[in-house]
Amino acid sequence: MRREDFPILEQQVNNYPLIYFDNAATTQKPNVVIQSLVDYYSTINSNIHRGIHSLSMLATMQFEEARENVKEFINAAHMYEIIFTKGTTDSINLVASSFAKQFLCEGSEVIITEMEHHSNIVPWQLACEEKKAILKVLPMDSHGNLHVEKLKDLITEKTKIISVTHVSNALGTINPIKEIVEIAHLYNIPVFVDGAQAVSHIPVDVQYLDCDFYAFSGHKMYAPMGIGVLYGKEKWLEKLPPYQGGGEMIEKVTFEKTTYGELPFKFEAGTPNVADVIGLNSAINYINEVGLRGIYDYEHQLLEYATEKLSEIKGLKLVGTADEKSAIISFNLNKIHPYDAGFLLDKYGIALRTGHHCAQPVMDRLGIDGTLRVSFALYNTKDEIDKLVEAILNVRAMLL
Ligand code: 7TS
Repeated sequence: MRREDFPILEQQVNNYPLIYFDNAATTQKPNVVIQSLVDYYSTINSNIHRGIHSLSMLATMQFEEARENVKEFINAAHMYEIIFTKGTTDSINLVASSFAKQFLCEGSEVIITEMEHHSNIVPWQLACEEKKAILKVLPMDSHGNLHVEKLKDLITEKTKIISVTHVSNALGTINPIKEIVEIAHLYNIPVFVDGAQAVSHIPVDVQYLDCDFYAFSGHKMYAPMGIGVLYGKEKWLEKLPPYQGGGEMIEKVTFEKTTYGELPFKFEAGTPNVADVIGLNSAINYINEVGLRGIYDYEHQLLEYATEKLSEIKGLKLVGTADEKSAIISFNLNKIHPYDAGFLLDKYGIALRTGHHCAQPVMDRLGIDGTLRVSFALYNTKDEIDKLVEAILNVRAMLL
């Protein structure tokens, strides 16, 4: 699908055509996104919001157009519920820190799940440590399905927030966010969703999901690195104190007292990453043009094809066989260490991920050190999967 749009894929790595299967770590960038950065820096680069000159106004307009586009992309109710951050990690830290200041106290409880990326564990741990709150964990089964039926048992009157990943980066599980939100809202508990692995693979509608916060990174959706999004419902964002202080986020500053700007500026201190916001806008236009439903269907075909082909390899064990899966396949090959296999696969020009994928508790739960992980994007092909299978057979023969 649209392979020709991605210049990086034309190259050879180690004398083989590059096969890029590390899309859960970061996706490649299409020409339109690269060009939008060149255009920005060549024609309108300037600081935004406070300028009266033409370039500043043009940059401000494009920046705010991007916000509108993000709003449409995830179907948020209001533009001011979209906050630009550095990425998912930054978005989670923002909410964990501000939420803790306002709502956590000694004995409060925060619920996360057993399949979170470290980014959705550590900020909550820090918040809990500071406030002497308790972090509770919703378990999963050995296939990678969350035990959602146990959520009600974990919730108490002290539970303040639930934070859960939409799609597991280590296992590919798509979690039933709507169901989790429905349960949480029975008790008036807000739900934060880590959407890092979801937004460029499945259509996301935050109003349909009814989640209270939703975070994602541009670089995992064909946009530049260093830009991300935090969506928050107005009623929650209004209640949270600012995360960082500085320019842009104020209404009036005196030495005695500062009043803060309106949403979303309250949470956007300092000069924002204008160029990459414009790059993100361009990536969203690109995804819309290709069509997310079509991307989902295509990647799902790749997932099914690869799952079938990899399962045929003797000694290959799939890790993560949940009922609902996105385009991520983790596996181990006999007793071969993932690093050794990954190192050799790179010699065939195949880029995939090895290790714990920043989800060590998942590995602990499954009693393994790590996995090899293949993750798809819209430009991958069945032919690349065939080449992967062939290379795995060669690697296995070398190492066993
Ligand atoms: N949440 C999930 C579910 C992720 O997969 C990642 C990154 C993050 C949060 C953090 O995103 P960042 O953009 O702020 O770094 N996941 C991966 C991965 O699977 N391999 O490399 C990075």
